[in-house]
Amino acid sequence: MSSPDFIDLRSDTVTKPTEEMRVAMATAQVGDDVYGEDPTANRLQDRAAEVMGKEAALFVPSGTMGNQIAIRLHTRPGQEVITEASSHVYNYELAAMSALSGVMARPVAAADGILSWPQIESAIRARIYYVAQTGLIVLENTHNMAGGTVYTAEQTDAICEHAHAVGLPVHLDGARIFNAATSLGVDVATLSRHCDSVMFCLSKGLGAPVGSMLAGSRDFIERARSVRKLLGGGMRQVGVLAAAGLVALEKMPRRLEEDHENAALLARLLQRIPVLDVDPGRVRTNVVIVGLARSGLASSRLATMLRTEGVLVGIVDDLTIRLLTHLDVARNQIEQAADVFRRVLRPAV
Ligand code: TLP
Repeated sequence: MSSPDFIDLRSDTVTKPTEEMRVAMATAQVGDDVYGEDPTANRLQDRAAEVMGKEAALFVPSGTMGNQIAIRLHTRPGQEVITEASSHVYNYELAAMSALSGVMARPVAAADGILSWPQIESAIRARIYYVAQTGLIVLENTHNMAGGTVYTAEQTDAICEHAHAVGLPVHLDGARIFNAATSLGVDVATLSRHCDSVMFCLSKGLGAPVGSMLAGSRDFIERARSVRKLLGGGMRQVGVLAAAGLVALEKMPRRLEEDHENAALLARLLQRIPVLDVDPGRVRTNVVIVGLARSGLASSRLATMLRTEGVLVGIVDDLTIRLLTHLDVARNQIEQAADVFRRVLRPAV
C-alpha cells in the first residue's frame, strides 16, 4: 500500500503542502537570509510578529530549535527550567536543554498538563547558594501529550504575572497555539500576551512542509538569530520555505475548526468500542488520546494491526495511542478509520 492510501493519524506533522503553497514556493522571491536579504523570509517574520503581538519574530527550521533557542537565551548554565512532566521540551527534545544550555528540567505533573501558579511556585528553588536556581518556566499550549488541552489567556496571564513578580521569564511552547486560539475563540496574541517568548509551528496544523517561528522582543530576536546560527540553523535562500509558511499563517488557521470537529467525531465513534478508553468530553482540539488497558493489546500490536488495514496511529506508551486530525484527513476518512478500529478489535469486544 503506498503512503497516500493510508489514513495517517500519527501526527499533524504529516501533511503535504497544499497546491497554493507549492505555487508560492515555486515563485518565491529569495535572497541570502544569513545576510538578512531574503524578502520572503523577512515578510514572514514581520507578519508572524504582528499576528503574535510581539516586536519581532525569527523563522527557525523546527519547533525544537525554536524552544531550545529560547531556553538558551532565558537561562544560564546550572539553572533549572520548570516545565510540565509530560511536556515536549522535557520528553521529546532529547536532553537538549542540558546539552545546549547546561540547564536541567524540573518537571511538575499537572492534571490535563495545565500548570497553575501554586504548582509552579512550589517547584521554585530556594535562594540558597548551593541549590540550582530556577531560571525559566515553559508552558505548552495546546498541551500535546495531555490530549491537546488548552490554557486560557487568563490562566497564562496569571502564571506570567506571578513569574514576573519573582523575576522569572515565561516561554510558551505554542507549537499548536492556533488550535488553542480556535478552541477558545480568541486570537493567538491574546494567548501569549504576557509571555516573554513564544514558539509556534507552521508545519503542524497549519500544513507548511517545514518551519516554526520564535517571537519576542526585538532584542531577544536579535540574540536568537545568533543562537540559530550557532546551532547551524542559518539558512540561505529560505524564502522557498517561508513562502509556504506565509500561506500557512494567512490561510490555514481558519480551517482548524474542521480538524477539531473531526477529532471530536473520532472520539465519539471510538468511545462506542467498549474495550477502548476515550473521553470525547476531553477532546478540545485535534488530539485524541486512547487508552488500551482493557483491550488486551499493547499499543505496538494494535498499531501493526491497524496499519495492515490502512490506518496509522501514534504510540504514546505500552497502553496508550495518540490520534491527530489534520488537513489531509477528511471526515469520511475519520468514519473509515473508526470502522477499521471496530473491525480489528472485534475479537476483543
Ligand atoms: N511534536 C511531534 C513529536 O515530536 C511528538 C508530534 O508529532 O506531535 N512542541 C510541541 C508541543 C510539539 O508537539 C512538537 C512536535 C514540538 C514542540 C517540536 O516541533 P518539531 O518537530 O518541529 O521540532
